[in-house]
Order: sequence, then C-alpha cells, then structure tokens
Amino acid sequence: MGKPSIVSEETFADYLDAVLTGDLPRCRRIVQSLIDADVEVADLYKNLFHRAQYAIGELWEKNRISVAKEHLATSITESLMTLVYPKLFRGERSGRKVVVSSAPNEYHQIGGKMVADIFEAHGWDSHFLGANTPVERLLDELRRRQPDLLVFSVALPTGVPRVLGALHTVRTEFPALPVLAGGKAIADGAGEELAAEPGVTLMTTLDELEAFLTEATPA
Ligand code: B12
Repeated sequence: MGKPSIVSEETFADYLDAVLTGDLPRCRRIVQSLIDADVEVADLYKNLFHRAQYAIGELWEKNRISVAKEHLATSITESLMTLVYPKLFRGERSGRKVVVSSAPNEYHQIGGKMVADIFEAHGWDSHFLGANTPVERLLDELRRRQPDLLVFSVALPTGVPRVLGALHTVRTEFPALPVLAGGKAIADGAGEELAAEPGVTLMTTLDELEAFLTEATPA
C-alpha cells in the first residue's frame, strides 16, 4: 500500500541499536532524517517503530534484555511518535470522528495510538483514549463525541473477553455504531468471538486500515 518503504534495513538496524542503548538524541536524529525525507506516517510506524518494538519484545521474552531496557526503549519510541505531528494535520479534514480505545486492564497503547494517528492523517478527528480504559469513561467519550466509528486495539489475547464486555455495554446505548477491532491479539487469531458480533469488523494491519480509509474518505 502506498509508496515503497524508505526505511532501509540499515536505518532499522541503526535505530534498534540506538533505542536499545537508550540513546534518545541518536534515535531522534534517525527519525527526524526520515521525516525530512518525507516518510509516510504509516511507513515510519510499520517499518521502524512496530518492527523495533516487536524485536525488543522478543529480546525481553528471551531474557536477553532487562525489563528496564524494554521500558526505556518503549518510552523513547513513544515520545518520538510526536515528531510526525506536523505531517498529521496537513490534509483536508473529512468531518468524520473516531474514538480509539483499549480494553480495561490493557496496558499496551502504542498500536492504538498509531491507529488513531493514521485516522488523523486521513482527515478524521481521532480521539485516542489510551491504555486501560474503563468502560464508563469510554461511554462518556462516546456520548460527548458521537463518533462515526469506534476502534478497539487489543494486544493481549486475554483482553478479548474484556473488549467483548465493553462492547456489550456500548451496544446498550449505541446499537448501530460501527466497530473495528484489531491489534496483535486479533492478528494472532484470538478475535473469533468478536468477529461474530453484529457491526464488528476485524482488521489487523495499518495497510488494511489505510485501504479502508482511502475508500471511506475519498480525496
Ligand atoms: C512495550 C510492551 C509492554 C509495555 C507497554 C507500554 C506501552 N506504553 O504501550 C508494558 C510494560 C506495559 C507491557 C506489559 C505487559 N506485557 Co507487553 N509488550 C510490550 C512489547 C515489547 C511491545 C508492544 C508494542 O509497543 N508493540 C508495537 C505496536 C505498534 O504493535 P501492536 O500493538 O501490535 O500494533 C500494531 C498492529 O497490531 C496494528 N494494530 C494495533 N491495533 C490495531 C487496531 C486496528 C483496528 C488495526 C487495523 C490495526 C491495529 O497496528 C500497529 C502497527 O503495526 C510487546 C512485544 C510485541 N511483539 O508486541 C510485549 C507483549 C505484547 N507483552 C506481553 C506480555 C506477556 C505482557 C505482560 C503480561 C507482562 C507481565 N507479565 O506483566 C504485561 C501485560 C500488561 C497488561 N495488562 O496489558 C507479550 C504478550 C504475549 C501474548 N500472549 O501475546 C508480548 C508479545 C511480549 C512477548 N513476546 O512475550 N508490555
């Protein structure tokens, strides 16, 4: 989808090394040089940040890096996502609104934030509620924003029943609100029960999301 990636293997390896050593200035330079080269937001997210976070997860799982190193690397990546902001608000606004949420007790928030940013880059007003969203607060936001779409980002398979619970509560007030659910848990195949819910579409990659948004918000 879109232009070919401008994030080379060399740039990825350079970033991974810098983020694992906790070198924020070096990470920032790498990301800024990609932004200066007009990298697409989705390209930066998929081919630099997503890949780096998954590589960090593997090293952590194999006990090759400490949890402190993982936290440091994650916080660097999370803070550098803000460098793309000037790119997010360039285009025309579509007038559409989306609320992006996670389940209660889901502390993984980078994927959801990326999804919210991709909506913004496509001209939607996106409201990202962050990690561990209590269902009552989600309902408050839905009442306040009256969005066209609700998105759940689910990283942990154990989050799926909690998303289902939240969805059933949402349905009492918003029976027809279209819902997208995605994230690592869904990509790993844990979304069957969610897929069976009326009005719910499963989607796992930013490429699929961009294709959907291009169709939903034509230029
Ligand atoms: C950083 C991290 C954390 C941080 C999160 C901090 C933060 N600010 O987000 C903290 C320390 C909180 C954490 C905690 C835990 N974690 Co953790 N964590 C990770 C790690 C290393 C990276 C996550 C990340 O940033 N990914 C990058 C984002 C971009 O990827 P993503 O979420 O998949 O999103 C992408 C796509 O899925 C997609 N997407 C996401 N949502 C949506 C929605 C739609 C609609 C669409 C279209 C697309 C889409 O777009 C994104 C871009 O491509 C992963 C490793 C991994 N492979 O993910 C482990 C990982 C997810 N964690 C894991 C575990 C086990 C835990 C803990 C249980 C550990 C513990 N014992 O405490 C706790 C659970 C806490 C909780 N209740 O949520 C496991 C999960 C195993 C599993 N069964 O799947 C993983 C895979 C690590 C591992 N290899 O074992 N974690």
